[in-house]
Amino acid sequence: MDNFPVVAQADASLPNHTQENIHLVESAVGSNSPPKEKVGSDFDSRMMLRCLELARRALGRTSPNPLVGAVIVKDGEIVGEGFHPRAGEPHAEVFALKAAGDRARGATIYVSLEPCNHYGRTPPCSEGLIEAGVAKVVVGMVDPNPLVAGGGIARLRAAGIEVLVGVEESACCQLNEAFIHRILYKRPLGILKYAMTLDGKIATTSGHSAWVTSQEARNEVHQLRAGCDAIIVGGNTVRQDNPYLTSHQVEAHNPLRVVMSRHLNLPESAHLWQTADAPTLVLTQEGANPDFQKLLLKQGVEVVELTSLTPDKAMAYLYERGFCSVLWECGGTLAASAIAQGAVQKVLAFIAPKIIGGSIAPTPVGDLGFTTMTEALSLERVRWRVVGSDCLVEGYFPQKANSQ
Ligand code: AOF
Ligand code: ZN
Repeated sequence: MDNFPVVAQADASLPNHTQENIHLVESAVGSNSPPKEKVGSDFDSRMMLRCLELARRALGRTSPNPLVGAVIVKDGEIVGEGFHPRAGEPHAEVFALKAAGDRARGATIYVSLEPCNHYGRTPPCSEGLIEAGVAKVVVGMVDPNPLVAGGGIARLRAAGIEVLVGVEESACCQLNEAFIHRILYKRPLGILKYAMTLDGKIATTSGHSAWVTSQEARNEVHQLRAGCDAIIVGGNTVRQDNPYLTSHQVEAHNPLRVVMSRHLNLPESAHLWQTADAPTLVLTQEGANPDFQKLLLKQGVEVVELTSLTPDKAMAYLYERGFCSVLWECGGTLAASAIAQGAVQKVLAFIAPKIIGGSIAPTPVGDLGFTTMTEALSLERVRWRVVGSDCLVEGYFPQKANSQ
């Protein structure tokens, strides 16, 4: 399995300074690097964590942009706060400056991502900060976006503003891991989530799966969905489980629900075809079942035909749509092919202390073509915690930056 493409390659066409940022960002997120020395004071850390709290208010709504929060402090007191609500709207700093008004002059601004220095959908925040007369800018992390990538920091310093970089850097990178992945690899971050019994089954032999895990674990999944741009399942999951795939919380973001189905041999009525609460997209192959396509369109379901329907093509399409994070909540067959094609970078496995048995009961990952244990894909940066009566194990497949 020498060529097994699970190791995503960073885009070799990125400019050099962005390749360097890959290492910077990876060393900030990864646990393989030694713990970094703390940057800034305890007060700086508190303010940066407040920025992250503010940033999370827009959870799931900012793609393709990052989650960003900003806090302005004058004489030890917060005089303005803001966060980036969604792409196309002003950046976090703009809201914080507006709230602070004249008090921004001579103040310190904390911002979880390097201020931008380019004309995108909005004007450069670096110029806004210079004009407002802030004395100091405290940055959580450098922006990996090649349009920014250190340019914002350089511009502020050139204007005589003191800039401190790297306060709570790993927490900042963690919050925006999907944005970072999107920028560096030109694909959304793929997260495979599954729930299995202690004997490794995701359903009984008859296919029944409600529920493997406790209510607490399911609540955690709803929270996870609220932070993602899309959830993908295959036709089998629609036929077997008839899921809703929503975040089940008032006012929380609902991701786009995506069904991958080659032949559209799907039920005429399904919870996923009810699109009042959350949108649904069916990805299929060119020319598949035109009558069923019409039926879906009538119910408000979007249908997109791809020339070949594979996990990688689906991810490429969702990247083009501006998505940062995609949650794979599919069965074992699709999960195996998503892993094999490098469409999964992160795994979240809920393990329930139950045994269901059954030698043909389905398992979370289908055949990967491995025959010896030495071929097993090992996760890194592994953490686990107890959620209700279940255990959540999470980790990442190793990723390599392309050094060309
Ligand atoms: C910040 N603060 O709140 C955000 C930043 O198209 P635009 O103008 O919205 O620019 C998008 C890029 O700007 C985005 O990819 C990221 O690099 C940066 N986003 N920067 O300082 C913010 N949202
Ligand atoms: Zn900006």
